[in-house]
Amino acid sequence: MDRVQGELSIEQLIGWDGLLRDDERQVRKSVRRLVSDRFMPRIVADYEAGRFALELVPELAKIGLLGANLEGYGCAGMGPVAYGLACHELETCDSGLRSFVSVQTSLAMFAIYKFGSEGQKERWLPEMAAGRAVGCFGLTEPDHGSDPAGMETRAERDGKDWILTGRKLWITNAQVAHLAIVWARTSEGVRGFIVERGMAGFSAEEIPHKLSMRASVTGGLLLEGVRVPEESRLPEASGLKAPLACLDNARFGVAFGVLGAARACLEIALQYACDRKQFGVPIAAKQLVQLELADIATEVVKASLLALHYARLKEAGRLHPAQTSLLKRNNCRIALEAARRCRAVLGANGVAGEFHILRHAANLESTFTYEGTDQIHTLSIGRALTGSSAF
Ligand code: TGC
Ligand code: FAD
Repeated sequence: MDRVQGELSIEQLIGWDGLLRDDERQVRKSVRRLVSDRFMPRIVADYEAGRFALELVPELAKIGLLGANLEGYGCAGMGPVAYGLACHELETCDSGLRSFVSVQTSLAMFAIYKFGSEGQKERWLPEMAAGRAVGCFGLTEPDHGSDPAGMETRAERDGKDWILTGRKLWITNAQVAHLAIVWARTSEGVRGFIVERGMAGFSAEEIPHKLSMRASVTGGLLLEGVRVPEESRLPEASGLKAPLACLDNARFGVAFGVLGAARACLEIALQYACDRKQFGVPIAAKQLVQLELADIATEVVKASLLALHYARLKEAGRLHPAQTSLLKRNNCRIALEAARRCRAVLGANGVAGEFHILRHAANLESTFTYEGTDQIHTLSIGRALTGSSAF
């Protein structure tokens, strides 16, 4: 196979390298190695089988990816740039792999870290950082996705306990989680609970026939009068702003992650264009193919610079939630568009599993929707600009 002959790689075009600190480069290097050695060789088979590589979770833990951006309790304490780069590298393989880390780290562990008691943190965070306990985050319900304020799951006081009743749907890791962070309505407003696998009345259900994120576990949570002790309520979580703060954290990782998928698609399309000959020459020598590659690369570079810029703002504690909305919306759009256009560069091979691109595109459809849909983030930006809420 001919190798790409150009003078610049996609990574050089993005130009992150010269802007990173050594610790950030080191994280990128170790995640890249783990992904290429352990996850890439099996992803096509896992995706086809609808399976997540659960047995490799300890290896994610070993390089500090679970709870990566949290301090103490066995967590690695990475800064936002290093965490973003880790998400980016994971998603060069598959969005489902990054999703696993996002949900464990930015949703489940972050909820305990930010809103939990000291006892809850000591009980769960070291176990979750080591990959011995898997968490999930139950906010979405069958009838309440974009508008979680309408949630119907209820928690009612019964002596010192709470009784939880309701249903959550489209929950990443639901069927494999040891604990679920469940958001429920109480007479005093929304509260968060740590619900453990094995509690009577608590079960997980499969979502059949999923055509995106096939190498990620997604399911429902059924709460049929589950008795949860007061010690399992997150004491510092009061109102919807608690789960929304967790989402803010996770959306940032998604925005870096999806660019990893886009970069992978672009690298595959570029290599393919150099190898594939039609009309006697490589298709890479055709102006229309170069136009595609140049357009896609330009958008990916712009999105990458935005990600790094906002990550530095986050590091300084100055990233506004509307900026996170802008970043998530922009980068998910760019990545999905990049994957679709790269797919076409491969012609029929673009739909073949071994070329990966259609898998990325199918996954990126989910990223467009989850963690706040494209439209919801449009309205968040609109509200921040105008002061008018148009939800
Ligand atoms: P509102 O009721 O007005 O506000 C409630 C309180 O929350 C505060 N707030 C935020 N705080 C931190 N970060 C944010 N991003 C926040 N957004 C709002 C707000 O200031 C208010 O505080 P207070 O003190 O005044 O009470 O709600 P809102 O109008 O702000 O929000 C409406 C809307 C539509 C933006 C929100 O409901 C929303 O974001 N909806 C989308 C739901 C969503 O994103 N669900 C995601 C579920 S988890 C998931 O998808 C995981 S996929 C994971 C994977 O596999 O990677
Ligand atoms: P809806 O809210 O019903 O929206 C349907 C359409 O209407 C969308 O296009 C939306 O943008 C549009 N719309 C809604 N309101 C407005 C409005 N005001 N103005 C204009 N348009 C509007 N949730 C969790 O809690 N935890 C998880 O771990 C999790 N993992 C997920 C994993 C996957 C693979 C997927 C696909 C979803 C996951 N979700 C999770 C759920 C996800 O967050 C929701 O799907 C998302 O918030 C959208 O909700 P919905 O699907 O109910 O769509």
